[in-house]
Amino acid sequence: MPIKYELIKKDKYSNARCGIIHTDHGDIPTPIFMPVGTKATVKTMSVEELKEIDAKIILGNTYHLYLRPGMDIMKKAGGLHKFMNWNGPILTDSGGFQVFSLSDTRDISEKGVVFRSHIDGSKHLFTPEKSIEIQNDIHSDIMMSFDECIPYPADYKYVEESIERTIRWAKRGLDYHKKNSHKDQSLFGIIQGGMFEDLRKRSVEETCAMDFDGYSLGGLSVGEPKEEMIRLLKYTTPLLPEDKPRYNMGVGSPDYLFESFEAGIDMADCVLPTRIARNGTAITSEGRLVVRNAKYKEDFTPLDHDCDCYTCRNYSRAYLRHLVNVNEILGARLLTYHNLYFLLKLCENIRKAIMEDRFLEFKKEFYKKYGYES
Ligand code: PRF
Ligand code: ZN
Repeated sequence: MPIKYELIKKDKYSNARCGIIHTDHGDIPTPIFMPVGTKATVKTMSVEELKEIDAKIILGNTYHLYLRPGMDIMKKAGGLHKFMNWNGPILTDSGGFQVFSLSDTRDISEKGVVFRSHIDGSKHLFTPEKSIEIQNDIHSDIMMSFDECIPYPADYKYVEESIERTIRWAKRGLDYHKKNSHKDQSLFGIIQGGMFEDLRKRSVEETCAMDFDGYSLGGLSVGEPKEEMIRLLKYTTPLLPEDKPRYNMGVGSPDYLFESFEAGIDMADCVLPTRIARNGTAITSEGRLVVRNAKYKEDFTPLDHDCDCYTCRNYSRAYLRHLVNVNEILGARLLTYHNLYFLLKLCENIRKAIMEDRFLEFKKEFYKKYGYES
């Protein structure tokens, strides 16, 4: 069966809300952060560890998986769940972002995008239909429409033409989906519109007129100031239908998660926690902690005194600093484990706060301790 969104509770004092996304691979409580597993692995984390930290859903990427291992292997494996031994829900991005941010050359036309692989320079064509076909072979639970993520900054005329094309692409992808997808797959439409409210509105109206299973906000957190992101988020999210899940693509720092959820977003993902872990940075309740820093040389206390994750229960800052300094793999693993645990726990606490109408209080408390200005 496709996903089903159940709205559980709306916060009294903000647009934040709690819900459950029911999928054939399990229920996802929302708001939720989704760890990114671009190349069929959440970097450094085994599936057992993902279960241990209670990850509810992970991401895969059409662009990367199509290039390697390729769809022949993916089909023979029986899809991504079987290939990587993860039996929880999987969401896939359409390639409509990676093609623009990673591939060497690109050539956009009405038909789709021609690009060269960032790996070997080989030439490929992604169309809205092709993107769904690949996501069908990956057999993800939640698929994304093929879109153009508009770079920042972009002028009005360009954005207008781009969103009109993305809307036509959304329709083509949806038609292909209805005829070809597995019965348990769902498809989200993606809202674009750059930094222009009227274009965001048009994108919402036309995309929501089509029967998608959920709606994503694309083209945010692409280099614009944080206030701009918040302005468009607060403007756009309330325009979306209440009975479908909403996803802000590519945000994952605690403040961006809070702002997104406050505006009524249900899902978010980002490589940030896993990426900064690999260069030795932890996200803690008192802000970012750069483990490499000399001041932790003889600090035998845990990374985060308030965290009860495996890393914090067993290892000290001094030991983690040593591992990072001598480039030991375990350092990256332990920091990744903590960072993901931290964000998942944060989401759990946010859900609790929403259930008790104290989202804004919880946010204020968190910001104060973390060192954010609110
Ligand atoms: N489109 C798609 N994936 C994305 C984005 C987008 O606009 C973003 C932008 N924040 C991240 N990932 N398809
Ligand atoms: Zn921890």
